[in-house]
Amino acid sequence: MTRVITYGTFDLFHEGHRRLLERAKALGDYLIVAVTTENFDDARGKLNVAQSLMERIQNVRDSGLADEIIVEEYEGQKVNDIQRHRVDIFAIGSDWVGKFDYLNDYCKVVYLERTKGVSSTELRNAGGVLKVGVVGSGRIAARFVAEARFVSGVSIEAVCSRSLESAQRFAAKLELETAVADFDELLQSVQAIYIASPHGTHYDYAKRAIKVGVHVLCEKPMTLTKAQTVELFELARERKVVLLEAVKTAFSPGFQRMVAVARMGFIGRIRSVDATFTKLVDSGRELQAPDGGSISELATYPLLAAVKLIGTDFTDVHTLSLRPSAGGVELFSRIDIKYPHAIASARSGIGVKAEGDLVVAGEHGYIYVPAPWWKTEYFEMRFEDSQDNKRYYYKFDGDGLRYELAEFAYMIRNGVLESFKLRQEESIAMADILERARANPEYFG
Ligand code: C2G
Repeated sequence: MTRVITYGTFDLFHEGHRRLLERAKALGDYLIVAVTTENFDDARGKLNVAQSLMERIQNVRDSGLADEIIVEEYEGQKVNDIQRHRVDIFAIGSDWVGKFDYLNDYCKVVYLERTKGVSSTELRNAGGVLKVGVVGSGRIAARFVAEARFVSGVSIEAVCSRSLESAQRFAAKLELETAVADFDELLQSVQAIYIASPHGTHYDYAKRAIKVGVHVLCEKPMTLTKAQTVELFELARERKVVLLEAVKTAFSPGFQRMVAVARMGFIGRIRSVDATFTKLVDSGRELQAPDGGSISELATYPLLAAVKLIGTDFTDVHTLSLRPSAGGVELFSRIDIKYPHAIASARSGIGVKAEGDLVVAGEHGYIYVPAPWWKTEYFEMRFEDSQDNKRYYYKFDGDGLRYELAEFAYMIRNGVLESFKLRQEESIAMADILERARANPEYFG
């Protein structure tokens, strides 16, 4: 008798799950299905699981395909299960290719091709899975698709790129069902889109999507002007669709906690925020005018720190920019933002490397977040007397894109049009500062 085992969350059970179980069962005579616990999913960075363990076990039982159901509770359990249950074959979807090769020491490992798209409506829960399309086929879009596998209840179904060939290449590599070059065609096949195309194209894509009732998660900066950002939010409110700027840091647990701690009063009134983000770039669209440069490319992160920690009621913006060649883009900038009772300094660089840390200074003490502060895993609250210092540790899973997608999917599912993690007013303030900074810098170099 050949014994097969497979693992999964099996949340909002859909066609992809059913087909996986069918093929796993066909590999042998006896199928054991391990369903993950909430704790295990949390530990491995899986977000937005909608159903309880009991409901997910029931999903698997209802499929009629499992001969035995067990639960997966901890890292490293698979090896024990394989030995204890005398398993011959470990089967899992192709989104995990390579990841479980180490189990070959204990049994045969089989990767089964995952189901592209889960749009079947016959299934009880298929309506619960959010269908998302990706606009753009660059690096960030690819990372987003990989991260989306850690967000339950979301299925990335399609990609749209100006070049059909690159869309097709992207879809084949990332196992997506549909590749198109026509944006309107994309809008017809999904409920929501993630825009990761060049900055200058965001506004038009977002507007067209909102107009036909498609929810939009848009890479930062959402637009390059305040007016366009305001217009998009107004339109989204009117059409009752979710529009969210994809500033991953804003949605990560560590950053949110840091903001809460800073605003709770332990360090006293916040008087100054200094935030830096630099990333060296040798070639590409970041170095091309008019939309390139360190501000449009990276300043959103330090500006997020300013608006989340001090607020949106700034009174003045002054910018110093390094521009070695007159026709080129600026390579390093410091945006100084004045508030009635505080100041912020946002540094960004694509041609200068600096320490990427964050300091929030208050009247009683300060918060120090070491680089890379935008992937907040650790921060310290420091005081004059170092015995009072306090350290905080958090988890930041993957490259963080899963957090923005999790928030976006949560908002759509629950009909929430604004997130307190990144309010519309905050996105508008960031667009406003960015526009002012780019319009009127004092150049050096
Ligand atoms: N699956 C699939 N096609 C889809 C979606 C999922 O074939 N469109 C497969 C997955 O590859 C996996 C199984 O269905 O083999 C269960 O998927 P999930 O519930 O998303 O669980 P997952 O996060 O893949 O857990 O220890 C847990 C395991 O590592 C896998």
